[in-house]
Amino acid sequence: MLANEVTSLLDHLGVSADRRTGARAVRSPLTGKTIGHVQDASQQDAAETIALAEAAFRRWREVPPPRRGELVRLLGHELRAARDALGRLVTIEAGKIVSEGRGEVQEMIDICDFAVGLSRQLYGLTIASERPHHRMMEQWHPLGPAGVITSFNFPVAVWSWNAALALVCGNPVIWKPSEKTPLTALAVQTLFERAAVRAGNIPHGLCTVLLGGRDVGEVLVNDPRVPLVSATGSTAMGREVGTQLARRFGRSILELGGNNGSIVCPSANLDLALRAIAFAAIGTAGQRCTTLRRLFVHDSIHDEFMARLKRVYASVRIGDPLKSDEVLVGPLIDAAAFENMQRALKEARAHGAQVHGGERVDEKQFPDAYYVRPALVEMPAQTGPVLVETFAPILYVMKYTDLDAAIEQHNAVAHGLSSSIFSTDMREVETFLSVAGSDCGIVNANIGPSGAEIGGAFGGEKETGGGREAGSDAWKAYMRRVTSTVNYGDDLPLAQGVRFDI
Ligand code: UN1
Repeated sequence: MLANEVTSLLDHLGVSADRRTGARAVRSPLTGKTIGHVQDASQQDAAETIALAEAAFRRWREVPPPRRGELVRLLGHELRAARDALGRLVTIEAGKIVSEGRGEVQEMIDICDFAVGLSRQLYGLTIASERPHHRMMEQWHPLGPAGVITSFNFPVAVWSWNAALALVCGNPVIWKPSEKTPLTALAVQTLFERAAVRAGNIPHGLCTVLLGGRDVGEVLVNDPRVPLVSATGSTAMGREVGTQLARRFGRSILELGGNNGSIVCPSANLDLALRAIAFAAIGTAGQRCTTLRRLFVHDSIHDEFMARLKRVYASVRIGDPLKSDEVLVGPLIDAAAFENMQRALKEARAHGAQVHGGERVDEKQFPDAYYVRPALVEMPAQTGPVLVETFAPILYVMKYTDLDAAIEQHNAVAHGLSSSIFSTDMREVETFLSVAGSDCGIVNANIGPSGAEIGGAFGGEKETGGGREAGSDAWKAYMRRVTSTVNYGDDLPLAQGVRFDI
C-alpha cells in the first residue's frame, strides 16, 4: 500500500512522528488515496515563526557569507544522500515520473552547489566618482526574512532555488509549500535541520515551514517583517500577492506560469524537434509552468510532422510511474485539474479544433485518480482556450507560413515565460532570440521551452510576473544594495558642480 511506503520513506528521511500527525489528510495523485496526515499552522503560529526568523536574521546576517555557504554545502550533502528517497516521495506526492522526481532533487543539489560558489562572489562594484579624492562603491547586504510560497508541481526544487540563494545572502527563509504537497516539504525541512546540526551554531528559526492554505500565505504577504516574498503559482494568486506586497512596499519575486510556444521551421531537424516537443508538452503530464502549450509548424512540413506527433501521442505510456520505468505520463494532480482540461478541450472544439486524445484512462483501476491521454489539438487559429494557460497536457498546434507573423502570434498571449524555435537557419534562430523575436524571459533554440538548468536566471515577463530565480545574478533580489561615497580629501566638492558656501 502506498501509505505504508510513504511511512517508510518518511522514516528513512528522518521526519519525526509528531510532524506527520494532524487533522489534514494528504492524498497521492497516483491513487487519490490518503497517504498521511499533517497539521496546518494557525495565523498565530505564522506570526510566531516570523518573529523567530527576525531574531535569526540578526545573528545570521553577521555570519560571513562563505560560512553561510558551508551550511548550504551541507544541505547539498544531505540532499545527495536522500536523492532516491526524496525523489520517490516527490513522485508519490506530486505524481511525476521517477526520473523526474529524482531530477527535481538533482535540481536542488545543483542550486546548492551554485550557492556555495556564490557565497564567495557576492560582488559589488566600485564606481568612478566625479569628485576628486572621492570613492564610490556598492555593497550587498542581507535583506531580511524571505517568504517562499511554492506550488505542487515542483514541490521541492523551487524552494531550494530561493532558499539556497537567500541563505548565502544572509536571510532566513519561511516556506509555505502547496497544500497538496506538505510531506515533501517536511522531508526537506528535516534534511535542512540535519545539515544545520552538522554545521553547528545555526540560529533557531533560520529555515521554517508553515503548512496551510491561503490564510497562512497572507500572513507572510502582509507582515512588514518579511521584506521579500517569492511566490510561484497562478497569475490570479500572483496578482493578489504582488498588489498586497506593493501596498506595503514589500519586494516580490513572482513566477506565475506561462503559455509557452515553439516554432518549427522548415529547416528544423525534425527528429530532434519531435523528441524535444514530446518532452516539453507531455512531460510532467503538462504540469510545468514551462510546459509547451502552443506549437506553430510551418505549412510545408505541417502534415508530415503532425502525423509523427500523433503517433507519439497515441503510443506514449500513461499510468502509475511507480509500476514501470516505461511510463512517461503520470496522473494529473486532482479532479479539478481534470475538469479544467476537459473544459478547455470542449471550448477548443467549439473553436473548430480537431482533438486527438485527452480522455481519461485507467478509470476503473483508479476511480479517485486522474490519468489522461495527453491531448494534441489541431487549431485553425489561435483563439479561445489557446490564449490561456490550462495546467494540463494539451498541445495546440497551428500552421504558419511567414516567420514574422508566427512570432507575432507567438507573442500575442498574456504570459511571457518560455519559448523556443526549431531551425538550422541562423537567421531564423537569431531573429527569434533578438529584440524583435520572442518576448519571453526564456528563449531557446533547438530545445524545448521546459527543463531549464539552474545556472540561468529563471522567470518571465508580462503575466508571468517578471521575477527571476536561480542562477545568473538572481541573487541580487535577495539583498539590499548600499551605495557609499567616501571622501578621503580635505575639501567638500559637491556633485554636479553645485556651490553652497557658508
Ligand atoms: C515550474 O514549473 O514551476 O525549467 C518550474 C523547468 C524546470 C523548472 C520548472 N527546471 O522546466
